[in-house]
Amino acid sequence: MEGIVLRSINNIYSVRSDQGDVYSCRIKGKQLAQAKGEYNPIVVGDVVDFTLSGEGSSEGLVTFRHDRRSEFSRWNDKRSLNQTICANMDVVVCVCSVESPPFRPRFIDRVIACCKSVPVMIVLNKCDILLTEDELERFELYKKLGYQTASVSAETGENVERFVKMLEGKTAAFVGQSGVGKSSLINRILGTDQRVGDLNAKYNRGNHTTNHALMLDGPGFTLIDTPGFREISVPHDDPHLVAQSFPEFVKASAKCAYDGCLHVNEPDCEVRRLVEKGKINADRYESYLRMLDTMEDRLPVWGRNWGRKCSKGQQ
Ligand SMILES: Nc1nc2c(ncn2[C@@H]2O[C@H](COP(=O)(O)OP(=O)(O)OP(=O)(O)O)[C@@H](O)[C@H]2O)c(=O)[nH]1
Ligand SMILES: [Mg+2]
Ligand SMILES: [Zn+2]
Repeated sequence: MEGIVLRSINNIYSVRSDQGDVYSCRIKGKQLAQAKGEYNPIVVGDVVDFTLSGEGSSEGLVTFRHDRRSEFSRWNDKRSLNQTICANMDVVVCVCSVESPPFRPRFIDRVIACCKSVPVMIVLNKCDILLTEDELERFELYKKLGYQTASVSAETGENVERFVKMLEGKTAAFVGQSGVGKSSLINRILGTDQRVGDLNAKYNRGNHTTNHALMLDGPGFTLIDTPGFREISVPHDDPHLVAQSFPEFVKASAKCAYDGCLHVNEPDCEVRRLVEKGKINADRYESYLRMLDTMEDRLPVWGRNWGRKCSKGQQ
């Protein structure tokens, strides 16, 4: 049978068959052939083949994971492996908040870089509180760069209906820092009663309330709630993929002297020129360089040959 993974907790997967029945499944054997060297073999949104443990049983064994058409993954520092959070969604909704936790645009830039083959929508929650003018400008930049954006409040319901219209017909994964209000927003949209967190008063941030990803059906769309992070690092080892997640860099790079220019220290670089002229946002550029820094930190010193650290090392 074929099915879609709705939830995964402690290596037990809730899989919904084409007929709409939900089975509790484990993986057959120790590993899936398709998932060697990955942090987690199966994630919410995966399409899998499974067999029933017995006739009429509500339990089964997953035998095969189908190819994914999109993914959201991050680097898991503890295990030094890429960790996929969810798969096969049509859009990633990067939820950020005005306060508690504060608005962190560089976190958003990282979320965008963690998306593979899927568009990103940027949703500012807690709009019942105001951003500073500088923050607002940085948020509005995303719209200018071509991203769909929305400014909503899960608490008051402001703009939520308009936002939901943007999700019609789609499977949307909500990702973002802990405490930004992903579960609160989903509760507001679906009328569900998922646990939402108290804020950690000492640190003014979320407390990791949601501890596993979960797929929930709405009227004409599907939502995936995911556990929030405090920090996020990009999953790839290819810096060019990071550069590709900055549309303004991609556009400018046609005029860089070097093919495959990483816009760090190459001569005659259009991106750096535009940053100096103020035509590319300097904070976005710094955000990009920091992503390269964290990727370089994972490499042995002799393997660093493209970022800031490498150029410092040569001086
Ligand atoms: N002022 C205000 N507070 C909100 C809003 N939405 C959520 N909150 C509060 O933010 C806190 C965290 O909300 P959650 O929904 O648990 O956040 P989350 O993103 O799901 O957090 P994790 O599950 O840890 O990733 C709760 O105390 C909510 O009451 C909002 O629109 N305005
Ligand atoms: Mg949550
Ligand atoms: Zn360049």
